[in-house]
Amino acid sequence: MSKALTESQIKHFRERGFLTGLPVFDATEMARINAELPELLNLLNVGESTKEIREWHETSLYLFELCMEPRILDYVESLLGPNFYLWASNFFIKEPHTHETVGWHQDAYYWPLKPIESLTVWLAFDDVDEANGAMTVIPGSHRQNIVNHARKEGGTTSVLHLEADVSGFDLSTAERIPLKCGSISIHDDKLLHASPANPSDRRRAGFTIRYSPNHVTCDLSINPHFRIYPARGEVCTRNPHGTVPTQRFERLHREHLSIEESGSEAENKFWQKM
Ligand SMILES: O=C(O)CCC(=O)C(=O)O
Repeated sequence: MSKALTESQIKHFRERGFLTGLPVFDATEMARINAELPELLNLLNVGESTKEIREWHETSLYLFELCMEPRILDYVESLLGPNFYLWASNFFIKEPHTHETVGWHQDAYYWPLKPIESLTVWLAFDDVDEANGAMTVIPGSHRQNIVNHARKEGGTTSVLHLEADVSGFDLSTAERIPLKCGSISIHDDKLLHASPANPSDRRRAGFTIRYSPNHVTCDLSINPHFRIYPARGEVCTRNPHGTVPTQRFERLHREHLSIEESGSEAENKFWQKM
C-alpha cells in the first residue's frame, strides 16, 4: 500500500475525519492549470453557474488528468487501500464579494452508495483562508451516524438544497481548513462540513474529486448515470465504467443524479425514512 501518508496522518483522518494542507502541485504547475480553466468555463451556457461543471472529467481530459494525478492517488491509496475508483468531480467556485454559502451536510447523504466508505479530495485552485470562505468541518462528526437532512424552504444562501440537522453537535469545535493553492484537503463522506460566503477581493475556487473503494456499489435505480474509472489496483466489476475522454475540454451532455435530485421517494427509500 502507498506510504504517501504517515501513520499519524492516517490516524488523524480516522479519528477526526479529514486531513488538510497536503501538497500536490507547485506554483508553476498551478499557474498552468489555472491558465487553462477559462477554456472549461467557456463551455458553460449563458446564465449557467460553475456548479453545472459536474462529472466533466468524463468528457474533459483537463479534469480527468487532475483526478488521476498520481500524487493525489498516492494519498487516497493510503486511506482507501490498494483498489479504488474515481466516480465524481465538481467545482465550488466563489467569486469575490459573493453571498453564496454551502450549508452543513454530510456528502454521503446525497450519494446512493453503499457501504458508506467514500472520500473527497478538495484541490485548491487559489489560496483559501478565513477571509475568502474556506471550508469549516466538525472534527470527529464522521464517527456518528448519518444525520437527518431537511429541505431548506427559501431564504437560504446555500448552494445545496438540503441542510443537515447539527443540533446534536458542538459547533464551537468546528475548525476552518485553510489551504495553499495547489494543495488538497481530504474528507470522509460522513464528516459534517460547510462554508461561508466570500466577502473578500480574492476568488476562492476548489475542485472536488470523489473516490470509493472497489466494494462500494451505486444504486443505479437512483443514479442510472453513475460511471466509474478504475484509479488503482484491481478493476472494479460492481459498477458501470465510463470511457476516458479524448478532448481536452468538452462538457458532459447528460444528467447527473444525487439522491436528493432523484426526488423524495428515492430519498425516503434509500434512507428508509417513513
Ligand atoms: O467547497 C465548499 O465549500 C464545499 C465543498 C463540499 O461540500 C464538498 O466537497 O463536499
